[in-house]
Amino acid sequence: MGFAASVVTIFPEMFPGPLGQSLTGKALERGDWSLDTVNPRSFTHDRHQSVDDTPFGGGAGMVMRPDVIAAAIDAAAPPGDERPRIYLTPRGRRFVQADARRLAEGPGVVLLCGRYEGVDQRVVEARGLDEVSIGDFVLSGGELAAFLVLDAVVRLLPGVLGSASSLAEESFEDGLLEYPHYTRPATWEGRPVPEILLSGHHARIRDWRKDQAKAVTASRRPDLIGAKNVELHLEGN
Ligand code: 6GU
Repeated sequence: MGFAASVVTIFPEMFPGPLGQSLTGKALERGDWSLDTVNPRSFTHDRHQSVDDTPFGGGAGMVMRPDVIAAAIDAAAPPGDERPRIYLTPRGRRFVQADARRLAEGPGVVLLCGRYEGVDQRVVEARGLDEVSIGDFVLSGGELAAFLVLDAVVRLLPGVLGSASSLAEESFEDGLLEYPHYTRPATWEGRPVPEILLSGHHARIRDWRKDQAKAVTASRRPDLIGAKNVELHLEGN
């Protein structure tokens, strides 16, 4: 009864891949979430099992056929399935932390991984697919984007991340990049840890970290300063 992820992909053997390891892998074993794949190839009718064809109007590359993709989506998500359906494509709107939060609060997700030049636009409309991109670059297919989206969501599921980190995250959800981290040894290759961190002055340490977070955000991501996405706290692993 956990979060149910279904991935429509012509490369089902790629899954769970990295999601079978570490935090997400343990959560998968515990049943906090489930993962199944549907291969459009199984819904082809011709001898060559073609999932793609040449684009109407001409141009480079191939396009995934709407009949084959619709059959695969309908098998993954039968009518009445309430899960959001996402088509992973560089044409989509950007996936952000708020999307991960929203998905983590729901019953699951159906992810369609595009290949070739993409999917016939009619199936996007007919099956109500939400077009989502993970960034301004082009991948050879949606599978790696699916890993990324699922990882971002699964770590937010109840009980997946330790409660300590979840609480820490909430208290820092301030739209800033994370402050820098340090551990032992106190001096390494002649580099001392910032003195303040050894002082034991918790209030001053908190202020220093906040200043560091503001400075790194202003320098690397000025677009985040004053942005409305207070959901974001870009904390590292
Ligand atoms: Cl979701 N898919 C592909 N193929 N390329 C991408 C992407 C997705 N997001 C950024 N680049």
